[in-house]
Amino acid sequence: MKLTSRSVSLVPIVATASAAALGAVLVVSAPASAATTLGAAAAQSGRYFGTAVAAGKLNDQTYVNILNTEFNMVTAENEMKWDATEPNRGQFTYSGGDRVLNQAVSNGKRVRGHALLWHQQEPGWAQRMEGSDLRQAMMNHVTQVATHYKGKIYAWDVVNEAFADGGSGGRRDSNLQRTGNDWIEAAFRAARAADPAAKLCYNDYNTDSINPKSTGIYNMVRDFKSRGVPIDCVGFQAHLTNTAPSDYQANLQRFANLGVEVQITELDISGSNQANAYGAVTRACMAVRACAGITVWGIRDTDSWRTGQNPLLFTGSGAKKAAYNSVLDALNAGGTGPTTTTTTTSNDPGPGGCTASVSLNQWDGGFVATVKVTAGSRALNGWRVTTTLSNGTVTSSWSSNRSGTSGTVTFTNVDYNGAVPAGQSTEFGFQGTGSGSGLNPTCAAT
Ligand code: G2I
Repeated sequence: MKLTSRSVSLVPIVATASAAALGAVLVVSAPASAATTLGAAAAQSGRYFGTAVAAGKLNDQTYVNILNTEFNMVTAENEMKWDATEPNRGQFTYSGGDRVLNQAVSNGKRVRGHALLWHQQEPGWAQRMEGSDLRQAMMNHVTQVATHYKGKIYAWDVVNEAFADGGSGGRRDSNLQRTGNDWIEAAFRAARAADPAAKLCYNDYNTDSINPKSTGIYNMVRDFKSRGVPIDCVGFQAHLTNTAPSDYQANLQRFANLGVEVQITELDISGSNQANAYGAVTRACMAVRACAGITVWGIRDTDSWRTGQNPLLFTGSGAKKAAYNSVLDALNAGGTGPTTTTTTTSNDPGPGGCTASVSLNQWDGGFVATVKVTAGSRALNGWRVTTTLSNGTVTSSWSSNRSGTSGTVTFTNVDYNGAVPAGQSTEFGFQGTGSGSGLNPTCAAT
């Protein structure tokens, strides 16, 4: 973010290059030394670094020392789930959740709420319900729990793991889903009404690359955004083995381009390449401006739900692992993110016309372009944007129909974003390999 908060090694290089380019002498004040804890390192770029906490471990001194030193965000591992908070219908118990929350808050940490509705860890009484009776109980649960924690939660996982694995890209079957496809948006609306200050997230796993499941969620978020359903963030659990997918960053970025925050919510990585993979995930978050922070799913290897896999940052005795150092270095390397440039070109800007501007997010070997189409002084019924892609190839696009992958690439509106009121805008995007530079978009009304 600021020169003074970047790692020591980067600053002289930047200063030398700029001085040479300007032909002038620049005096750069000595940078602050790199942060020495995960939370402080993440905070340099306005991000958080969190962990899942189990209430039952809060009298383990080693555990609490690491928690208090290293982390500035906390998620209750189980204590705010439905079975824990409403063991009998209409009878709420918050002792475990409050314990985790109070320990965090009294040590200056923020709290992610997890999770209001999930098909697992439903209390027995809810497991036996269906239909409108269940729907009523679900919404009451959301309202009651979000109201109890009102004003104290940074972000809620409102709905957890509602999409199916595999290639369908559709919803997972559950008694929650069988109450009607609109259960997710109903839950988000109820949560917003109960606690307007909390960010509201959808959270899931196996969403770490661009795949049918993540695309199904992507389409839901895009639909929610277009209809004003209150969703602020998407959680990527990131239970990984040995590596981060090569399109990890691109996948986060495409969600960010929908206008939601992205959060890595339950990170743990097993395998011999663990340290590298932790570094890659952290760098991906740092390179996506809308990536608000990272939470690991437990502190020491012995605290992990993945028994025997040692997927966390500290050993069972509380020593820092190589993976810890990779994460800390990546956080300290700075959070300025990729180069983002915005260029505006217009075509036919008079009545009935439109302008297009592109915001380009570039990283090594790839880019995401977000194109804004703005109507002139008359409303649009449809639009066409023409770009020149001489430095790259489109691999995917969204919120538009596309013709071509390189050279002249043309995008037209889809059914839900062709109508743009006078002076208003709509956005679409595409992603590709190469630099994406020089797109020079022009817009025409159709
Ligand atoms: O399954 C891993 C995570 C996947 N995403 C959602 C998370 O909420 C989930 O966390 C895990 C907890 O880490 C486990 O601790 O969720 C499990 C439940 O599905 C938790 O396990 C449960 C055990 O199944 C119970 O037998 C036990 O009573 O933990 C409970 C409390 O220790």
